[in-house]
Amino acid sequence: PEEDGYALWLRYAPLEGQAKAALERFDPRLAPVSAISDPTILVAMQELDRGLSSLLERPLAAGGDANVTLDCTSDVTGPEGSYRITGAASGIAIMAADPRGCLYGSHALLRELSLGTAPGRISLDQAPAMPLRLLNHWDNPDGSVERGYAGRSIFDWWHMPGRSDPRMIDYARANASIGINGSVVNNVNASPLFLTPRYLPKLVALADAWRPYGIRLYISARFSAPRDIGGLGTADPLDPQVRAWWQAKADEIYAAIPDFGGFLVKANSEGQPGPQDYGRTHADGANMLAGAVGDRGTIIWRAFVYSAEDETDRAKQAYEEFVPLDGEFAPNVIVQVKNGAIDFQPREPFHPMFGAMPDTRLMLEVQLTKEYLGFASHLAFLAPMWEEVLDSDTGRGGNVAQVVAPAGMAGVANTGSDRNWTGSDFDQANWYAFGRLAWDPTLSSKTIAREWAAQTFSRDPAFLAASVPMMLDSREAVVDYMTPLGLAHLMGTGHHYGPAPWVCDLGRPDWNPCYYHRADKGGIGFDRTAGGSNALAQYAPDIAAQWSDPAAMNQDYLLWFHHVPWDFRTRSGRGLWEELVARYDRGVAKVDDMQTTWQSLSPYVDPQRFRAVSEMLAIQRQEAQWWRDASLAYWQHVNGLPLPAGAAPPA
Ligand code: GCW
Repeated sequence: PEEDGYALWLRYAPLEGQAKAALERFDPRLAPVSAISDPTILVAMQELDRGLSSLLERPLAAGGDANVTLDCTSDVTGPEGSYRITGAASGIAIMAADPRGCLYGSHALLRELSLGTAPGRISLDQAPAMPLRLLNHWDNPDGSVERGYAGRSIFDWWHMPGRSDPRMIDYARANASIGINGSVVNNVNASPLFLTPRYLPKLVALADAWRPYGIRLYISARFSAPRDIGGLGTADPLDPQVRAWWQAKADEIYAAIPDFGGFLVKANSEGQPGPQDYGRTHADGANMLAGAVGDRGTIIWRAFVYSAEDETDRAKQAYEEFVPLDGEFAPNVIVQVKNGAIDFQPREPFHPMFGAMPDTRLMLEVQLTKEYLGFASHLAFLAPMWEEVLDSDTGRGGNVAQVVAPAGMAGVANTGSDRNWTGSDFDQANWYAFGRLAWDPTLSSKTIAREWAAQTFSRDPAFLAASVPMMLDSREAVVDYMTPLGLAHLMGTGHHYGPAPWVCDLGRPDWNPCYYHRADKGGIGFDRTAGGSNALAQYAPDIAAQWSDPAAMNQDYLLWFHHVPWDFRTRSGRGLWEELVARYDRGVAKVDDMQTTWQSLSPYVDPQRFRAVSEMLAIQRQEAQWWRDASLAYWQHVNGLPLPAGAAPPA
């Protein structure tokens, strides 16, 4: 059948062969839902009914004893949402200590069955690794989405609360299925509208719709709201009237939404208002809001700060501003840190703040929407990137996953009004991967890709054997053809699409690609050693040592940390110029391979999605070559070197 992607990974495509026979033999039966009063248990049962009957292509048998049972007041230990599933030929029991665990367990059961596991063999014991697993929407009240490539916003503020959009329920189901438990519904470049009484009933409607699915609602708060909409002359966090205004605002929200999650704040970053406007610190600002929400919620304060005034190295600023404040934040404040110190590049070393603030809860922010990775047009599966960050040893007592475990992960959402939610079919995988990794950061990218591809397209082993490696390699392809060897931020200014390494003359230095690559006749790369910006010293000594010697280090970060001559001998034995060219070529070749692989998969994919992916890959192939050829032409203009023998000629 034709498919439009709306069902995401929750297609529950009919089982075949042995898997179908095994589930038929088991003959799943559910207890009647009439007796269920808890809304979360009710939606769990409804999802089981929907999924099981779809897998079997028939309604479940009514009457008789249930053999798929939920016990949501069991003695399963662990944080909220933990569950245990024991499957036997005689019955499958989903056990949890709270309804949310039953919901997650129900989804996990359906996932296992969708993958073809026999009912009697399912045995899971799961607990979420971190408490907050949140999507951050950069959606504006006018329906536009900052860095959104999938249409307009999914949130229909105009018609809320009168209209309840069924899409909001499918959104909640999708999130619940992967353990996402909160959503920040508006852009961090926040409109104060969301704090007005007019918007409160709209927020209430969403919170009510999502509550059964375990999704808590959060909003981004504009720090200047007391001035913008409160009639005050200041937003100084130490001003008693300002404090009283936020206290009253929080009370008003909590009266309407008792489980409101809290506020996300972008302050003193890219022109946004903040406490520094009044000579106060990030901690002063965050703690004032923390006092207003009290133990009812959380203040998530973003560490993404940089300014034109600090021209030495943008990568250093967040650490410099925040690390001295360690220990000063209130207990219900979390500082949210992007995966790298610049900005969601195809590859960055992990942010040096991770591990450097032992007395502050830090949350990891990653970007699902691919602002710097070819938007929704380029296929890039991001689990390998996030895995790389989560697994990075901070050198300060744990890897990044361990550092953020007491707080959580935030993913900048890639959803939009497009029928397939994310603009391209494969971008759904990044939403899926985010949830799965926030639940369990030790899951491998391969496992996640497999789960997703099987549920989304086909569980045929031949399909998976080809599509999973294609996904796993896809992000590295983007790194190779856009920003190989540790280069970064060479995209067109403003929109961030396509190559522009030649741009050097914009008013603000740190908006110029030239600022990042520093290429000249003598060499290329950003010197972040002691001889340069010394950003390297923000890392723990053991980690800095790994990156201090350009000849010995992992070359993937070479030009991030070092400025080296064009004939520098890289670890491959090739000179830097030859290595650079080889990596661009490799990136383009990988997209060729992706196209070839996809073409071979038409027997397994419905025609509509097959064609949609094919078309995107053709665009990607063309643009990979554009990236390579334009970048190389510019580097040649700088270094005057010919293309090495054997390099693929420009088109
Ligand atoms: O990645 C950059 C984007 C901005 C964004 C900012 C941020 C929401 O280019 O569009 O603003 O980061 O994370 O605050």
